[in-house]
Amino acid sequence: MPSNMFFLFFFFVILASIEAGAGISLLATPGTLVIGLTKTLEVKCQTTTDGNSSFASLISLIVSRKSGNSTVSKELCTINVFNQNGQAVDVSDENITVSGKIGNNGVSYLSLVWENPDFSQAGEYKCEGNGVDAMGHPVLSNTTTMVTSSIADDDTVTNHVQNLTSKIDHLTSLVEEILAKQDATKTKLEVIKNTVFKISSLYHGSRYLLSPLLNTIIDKHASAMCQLFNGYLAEIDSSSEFQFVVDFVYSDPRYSGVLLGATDEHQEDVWVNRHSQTPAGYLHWAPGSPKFSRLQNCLYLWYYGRTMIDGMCEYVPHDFSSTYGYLCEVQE
Ligand SMILES: [Ca+2]
Repeated sequence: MPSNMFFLFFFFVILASIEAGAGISLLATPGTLVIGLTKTLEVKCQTTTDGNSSFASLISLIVSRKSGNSTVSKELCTINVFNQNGQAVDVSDENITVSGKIGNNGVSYLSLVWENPDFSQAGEYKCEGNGVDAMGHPVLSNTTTMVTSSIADDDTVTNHVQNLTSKIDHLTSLVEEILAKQDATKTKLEVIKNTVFKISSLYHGSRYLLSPLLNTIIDKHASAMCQLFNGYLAEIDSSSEFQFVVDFVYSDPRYSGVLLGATDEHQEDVWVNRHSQTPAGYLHWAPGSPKFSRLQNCLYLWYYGRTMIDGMCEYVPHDFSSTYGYLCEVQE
């Protein structure tokens, strides 16, 4: 090998080792913009301080661009340890979404994203990293990448339209399939609702669903069942609503107590509708109620005198009688 060639070879080996040791990368996705068809461009600069780069500690990352034939770089975005919370700063007049972090215990990055990029986003991008090495010496490292642009030719546009058309066809059949499944689920729920519950006529936009007779009441189960049918445990807001509800429920004399939606579990004797989080609008207590007990925090309709009582939110009658139920309210 002639001596000058040996020198050239040695020189390139040195250059490569410096570049690899710096460990800073800059990636543009995509590398070529097809104007009008490319939806987003991301330029991401990344480096580490975990021993795989010459940075022991990173101070800043700066991304700039030289557009077209320009010899001048335009600074687009920076991130440094002195910004509040190390946040990325957009210093350009372009509409860029920026994100990044300086992570001195691992990966640091600075990402720039453009929506619907145009010719002005093409050019040579440069990322510059500033920091110190393990001995405290300053380290400056940079790398570049090119973003080119092109105008779509007829074939590209035709292919693009064909791809879009087949995607639309696929999505349309998917939507039809989902709608059909949704209809089938609605039908099944409607069958279950009509089989399980006794359903009231419409009262001021609400319909009431009375559960079957039960020998156990668990408020959370009852509430979940009401939600399944787009409702909630009934909230009685007025004396006329109360009248409508007791007429509906006690047309079947087998019911004794029927769980409603108000509770005083958070503060004794302050009754709040658990779904609407509003004060209970109407209370009509039975003689001896409420009992001001921390164990009786759920509101029930009560058959005796067509009134209300405070009862346990999880209740099993001592005689295991099936005379209890719950009432859902569904707005239409
Ligand atoms: Ca109570």
